[in-house]
Amino acid sequence: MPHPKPITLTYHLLQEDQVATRDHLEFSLLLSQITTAARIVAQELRRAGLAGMLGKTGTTNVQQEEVKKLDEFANETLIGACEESGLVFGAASEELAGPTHFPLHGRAGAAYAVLVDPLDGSSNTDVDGVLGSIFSIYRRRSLQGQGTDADLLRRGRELFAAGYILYGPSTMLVYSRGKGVHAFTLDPGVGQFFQSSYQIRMPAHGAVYSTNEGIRDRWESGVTEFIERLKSNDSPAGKPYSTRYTGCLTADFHRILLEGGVYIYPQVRGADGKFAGKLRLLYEASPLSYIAENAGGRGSTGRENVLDLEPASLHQRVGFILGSQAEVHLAEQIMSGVQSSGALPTAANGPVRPAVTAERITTARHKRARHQGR
Ligand code: AHM
Ligand code: MG
Repeated sequence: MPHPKPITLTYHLLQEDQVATRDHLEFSLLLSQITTAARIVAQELRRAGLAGMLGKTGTTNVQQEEVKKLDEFANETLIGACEESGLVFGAASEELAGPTHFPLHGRAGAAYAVLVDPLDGSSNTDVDGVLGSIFSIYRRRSLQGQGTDADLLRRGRELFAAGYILYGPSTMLVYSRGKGVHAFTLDPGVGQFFQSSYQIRMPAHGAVYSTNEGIRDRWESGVTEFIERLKSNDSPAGKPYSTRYTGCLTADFHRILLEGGVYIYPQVRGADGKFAGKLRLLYEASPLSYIAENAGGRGSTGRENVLDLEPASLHQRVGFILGSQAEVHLAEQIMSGVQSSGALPTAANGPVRPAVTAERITTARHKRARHQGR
């Protein structure tokens, strides 16, 4: 059988919009800049141990986290690529205290804001673990001048596009521009991304959960009950879930995007007794919720859809649940007290989405049939 012709990212983008609108051409150029940066970061990660690029810089970032040399490198590379495009008027990053405006390089009509988590999972840098870069692209609201900070503080619903690069055994790009989610794999020999999945659909439920269970004593209310439910036969999969946790949200989400399941980093009680999330709304929660929703999944705080949250500040953190419809819905029900960990969903203890119940029943039936040899 003849080998199917490999589809490059460039060819994919050319095919996506039959009519070359300005939006489309600008997006293609910007994505090309981001993927060039990603190739440079991937290359640096591969040789970091040899090039003295492991370890910390000795400084802390705005979140009071120690900055790794690779955090700094990835940040400068990604932000630099956005600036060079001439299409971006301003950027914000998990690694930078405030917004960056590009008054000299951005053209008068530079229409986009880019927000990045340049190196997600950076505790993995020194142990040769998996890492990611997450990006969000917004069209500016202000029509005149250099663009304002308000152009960066945006709800996920307003996203123009979002994506991530996963630096694993292979380097992958996953993006959405609101018309499905597509994945590409870097061929390091050729230096090009080739399409590996088109229009990814996240399964309605999965069989894994990703969470840092070591801190469960400090979780906000309802989360322990939710996880216990996933470990029981009364889970959405009809059997106990397995744990998969890499310390890199991008990697855990990638598994869930392809195979279903749920990632949860809830609000955690701090030393002052107050509850706060760890993950950043603008750099992590919003873009990944956007990708999840475009693939049929969802992101939630346990109370609200993440994409509807109005950000109050650039580095705002949120409790975060991300994944398949069935698990996110169940988490919301348990966390809001509609369901307890022991109770089955019934009309009496709250509304049940048919999809969730149907999934559970179907799985249970299949299991029984398998047992009975049918
Ligand atoms: P980072 O962007 O500074 O690396 O922080 C985000 C990361 C997520 O990728 C990961 O899921 C989580 O923080 C791990 O946190 P913990 O070590 O508390 O489990
Ligand atoms: Mg991160």
